[in-house]
Amino acid sequence: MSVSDNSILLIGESGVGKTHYGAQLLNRLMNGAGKLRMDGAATNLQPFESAMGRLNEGLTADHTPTTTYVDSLWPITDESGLKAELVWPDYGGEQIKTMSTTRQIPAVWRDRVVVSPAWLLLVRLQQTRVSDDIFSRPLIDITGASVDNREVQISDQARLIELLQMLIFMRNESTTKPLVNPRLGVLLSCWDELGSDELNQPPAQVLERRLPMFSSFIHSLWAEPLLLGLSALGRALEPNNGDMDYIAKGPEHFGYVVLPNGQHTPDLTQPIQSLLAASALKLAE
Ligand SMILES: Nc1nc2c(ncn2[C@@H]2O[C@H](COP(=O)(O)OP(=O)(O)OP(=O)(O)O)[C@@H](O)[C@H]2O)c(=O)[nH]1
Ligand SMILES: [Mg+2]
Repeated sequence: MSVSDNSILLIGESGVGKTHYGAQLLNRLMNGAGKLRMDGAATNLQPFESAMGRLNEGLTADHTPTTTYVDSLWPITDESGLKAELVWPDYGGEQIKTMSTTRQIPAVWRDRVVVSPAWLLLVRLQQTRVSDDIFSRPLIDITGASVDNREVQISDQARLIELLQMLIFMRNESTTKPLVNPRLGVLLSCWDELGSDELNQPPAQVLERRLPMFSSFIHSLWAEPLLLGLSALGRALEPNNGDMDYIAKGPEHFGYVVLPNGQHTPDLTQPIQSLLAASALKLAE
């Protein structure tokens, strides 16, 4: 089995939590308490090791430079002893936003899009807004606003839809039937930032309320999109003021995934395990 068979294309704009999730995931894989664990020597760990160092001090890690792209190779094994090599990237999220605004996909990204059997899209709801329309503001406010010299920007959910459409187009996938390949996982990141009424709700329900157009888009295209919540850190950290709990207990005791039924699990490897299993990737010996 080639390495690319087990690669997960991690897609996320800047600031959605890719690097912090990578660091926490790596920590969990090394600890071996979850469904997946590390099985051998991982390579290219540098971006995640420096983030893990910061988390050990209870601090946030830095923003990844825009032009960075590093593929880390993680040999993993699951509870039943089957093995796989996971390709986990870290990159500056502006690369994703540039693709959707310029409608151009660099050749290297095209290759990644075409070979990956599973896409994992990170969406941070606190970073997305739904534009006003007649359902959220009185019509008079909207029609009365001057349209002269107004810069028109597409909404965040429209941009996410455009991005997925561009990626599907790259792969030449037919959308007349529900998509099975590539498998899509959507992780609603920084889940701890949601309001207390939403914290224990099923992620699909929260997505439908917060980004209704995006939610119906993915449900209409994919046969079975995987929708989970993620709080890689469990709470907000600061860049300069170390969190005492983190220092005392260690970052491996923080962070959780929100399952489709709204339950929380500390196993941060769960989304990867579900995606790999559902992609029908038989983990090679
Ligand atoms: N509250 C909370 N904040 C988080 C969580 N995960 C990440 N963050 C914060 O979100 C910010 C962005 O996280 P990063 O992991 O750097 O995001 P990124 O996607 O790698 O961003 P780029 O490197 O710019 O592409 C940081 O300030 C983190 O502290 C989380 O689970 N909860
Ligand atoms: Mg980053």
